[in-house]
Amino acid sequence: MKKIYFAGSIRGGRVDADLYRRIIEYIQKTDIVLTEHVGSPDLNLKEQGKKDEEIYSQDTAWLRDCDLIIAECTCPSLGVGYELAYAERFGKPCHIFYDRTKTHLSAMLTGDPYFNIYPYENEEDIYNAIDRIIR
Ligand code: 6IA
Repeated sequence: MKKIYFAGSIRGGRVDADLYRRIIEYIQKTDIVLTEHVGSPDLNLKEQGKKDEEIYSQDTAWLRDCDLIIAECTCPSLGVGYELAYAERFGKPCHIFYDRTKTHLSAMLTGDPYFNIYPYENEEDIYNAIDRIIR
């Protein structure tokens, strides 16, 4: 079982929270998702209890410990961008998804040959790519 760090927008906006939850559930059929909370629908309520310093130190520890990162980047998030750069620094494989009918990804991601980037049109494309990445 691989340990997967799933990254998705939190303070950057929760419009795609349901999609994150479906992707997380798909990965969990066979592997471990360290960051299940990213897909939680009531995350805003829960978030109030946790200090930002604790969030940063837990997430960076998970990034150093994981086998690979899967990021959904349709909704722009400073935190996800930071996590991807952090993961690159530690040589963790990074797989970045975005809906190409909705957005153009930052040149700081598309211009970096380190990243594996998957522009998709249908949600099904994501699951097919995940099968190839982890199975
Ligand atoms: O800048 P953003 O907030 O959009 O950054 C989102 C990214 O940062 C996600 O991929 C997460 O891994 C990480 N992140 C941001 N906020 C949290 C958080 N808040 N908990 C864990 N990771 C976070 C508290 C929620 C909780 C107690 C359920």
